[in-house]
Amino acid sequence: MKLILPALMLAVAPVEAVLFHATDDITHNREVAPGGSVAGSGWQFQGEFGNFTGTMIAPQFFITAKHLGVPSSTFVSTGYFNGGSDVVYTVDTTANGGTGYWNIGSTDLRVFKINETFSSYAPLYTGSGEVGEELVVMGRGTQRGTAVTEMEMSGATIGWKWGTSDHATRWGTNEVHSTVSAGGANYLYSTFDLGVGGDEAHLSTGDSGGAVFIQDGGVWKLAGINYAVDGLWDYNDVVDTNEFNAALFDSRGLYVGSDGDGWTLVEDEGAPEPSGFYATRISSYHGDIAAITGVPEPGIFACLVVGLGVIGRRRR
Ligand SMILES: [Ca+2]
Ligand SMILES: [Ca+2]
Ligand SMILES: [Ca+2]
Repeated sequence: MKLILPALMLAVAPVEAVLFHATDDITHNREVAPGGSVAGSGWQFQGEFGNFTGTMIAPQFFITAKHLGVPSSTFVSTGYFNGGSDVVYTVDTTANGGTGYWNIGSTDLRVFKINETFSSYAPLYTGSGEVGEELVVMGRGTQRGTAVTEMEMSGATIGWKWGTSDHATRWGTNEVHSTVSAGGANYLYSTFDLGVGGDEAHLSTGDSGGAVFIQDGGVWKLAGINYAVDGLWDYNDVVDTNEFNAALFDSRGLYVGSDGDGWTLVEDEGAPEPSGFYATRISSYHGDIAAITGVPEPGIFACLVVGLGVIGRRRR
């Protein structure tokens, strides 16, 4: 873990498009459902919320990132998400006593209610086995920008700056590297690694509020909501205007931090030091979410089933 980019806490610079190590093709995984081994991995539960996305989690509720504020009065299940035509839902601004949404403790999670009813919604990941699991991540961040090169004579590419914001939704894959606690909230952390597949993805401004899904017993479940990335980056630790945002698969030799909080050199310890992204860990907060949406948790459901069984035997 390096630093969580504070700028991503602002509505003006949240995490945007999923960008890839393997390609700068802006049409890659753009507004098309994941297929093959990652088919059905949560894309169908996404909706456009202003320039961002949210995930349907109950008949009348969706979840996204708090730091986006209230980006729209509608939540749109677009044709490219649902495989049909656009369906527009309206946000219930009277929800939660007129607040219009629910925040989850000190996390970046925010739950909204709609006036209508979704036809389907995503199950939440409630286990504790995220680390090491493959994930599918989706969001509306930037295109891949210009190459970042190392300071050595070779000038080899070590990653890319954030490119043009096109607000197109893309999906990519990664793996949960570790869990992180920071600022009173829990996150899933994933790194941008070299040579692990053509869909290995990092995030940039605009991806905030997008979803991370992992598989649990053959079912893809919502495991995270995109929050932030490592950064800022610079070639020096001098206060100037040269710092930048980037998706880096090897940050050795660069400084990470900010002029305000100081800079830390990423040391060379003999292996690549990829940068990564943080998604708020749903499994830490599923109880708080269920208390808002009223969707029974798996544990509670299991208890009810056991209870019914006992009653049945007594009747016999
Ligand atoms: Ca990775
Ligand atoms: Ca500097
Ligand atoms: Ca500066």
